[in-house]
Amino acid sequence: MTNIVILTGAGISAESGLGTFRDEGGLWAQHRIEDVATPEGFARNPQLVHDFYNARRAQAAKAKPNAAHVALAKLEQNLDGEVLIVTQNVDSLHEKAGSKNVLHMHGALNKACCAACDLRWDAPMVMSPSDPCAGCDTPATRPEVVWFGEMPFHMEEIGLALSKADVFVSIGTSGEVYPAANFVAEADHFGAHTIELNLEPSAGASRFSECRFGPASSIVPKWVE
Ligand code: BJW
Repeated sequence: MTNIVILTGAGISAESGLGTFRDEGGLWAQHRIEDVATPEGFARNPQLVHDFYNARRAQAAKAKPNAAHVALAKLEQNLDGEVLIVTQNVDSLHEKAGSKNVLHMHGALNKACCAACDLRWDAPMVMSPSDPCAGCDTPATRPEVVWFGEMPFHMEEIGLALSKADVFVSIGTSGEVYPAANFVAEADHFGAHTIELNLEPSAGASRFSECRFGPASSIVPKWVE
């Protein structure tokens, strides 16, 4: 029985046509983080933030999983052991590929929540600042995603999984955003073999026991074999 924890980031979905954040021409070259990915930005201009997420929701709805997502789903089906995918991505490409054991630590584009009462529901394709909450009627609905300064989801469950992992694999993430960037250190502390699969060395590459570089659609299926 092998326990594998896999952290994924925007790079795994790049070849499905979804832009990354920090690569050249990525989302943060086109939008100011302070405006679209902080609670303060949302309070200042909720329409701008909804426009940003409405556009990404429409794009993600059309995207198809690539060979990397498919390889991870097959790994979960065939492994004598457990595979947990902890994704920082808000798209649903792991689920579309067939993965079942997936935690969205930075939320999901297809979920909405109320900033006033915390009710959650399936997001419509287009959200607007005037949408009233179905529970408390306050027009404070927002995408259920994690912005800077907010606590990522499922942290307890992730911590427990990292403490039991035999292997920790990080795929397509720059290692610049915490707490995800620290998972390699946590897994290593508990004795896991740690592997980075990325287009190029990430900010934390030296912390891994093993690194393989190249596009996810080719290096992930090769690693799974
Ligand atoms: C390919 C490829 C191909 C390309 N194949 N690879 C100082 C020190 C430490 C922490 C902090 C600090 N100051 C502030 C903080 C905290 C802050 C933080 O980390 N800031 C840093 C910028 C320094 N973090 C937070 O605020 C977090 N909350 C928090 O810390 O709460 C307190 C807490 C305390 C204790 C325990 C736990 C918590 C919240 C972070 C929220 C991040 N939110 C976003 C937006 C989510 C919604 C949305 O999608 O819009 O999450 S920002 C954005 O970055 C998004 C991503 O999930 C995240 C990571 O990006 P990712 O996935 O790594 O993408 P890129 O673009 O950076 O990298 C892509 C990689 O793929 C590159 O390496 C490419 O080479 C590669 N690639 N094509 C393979 N084809």
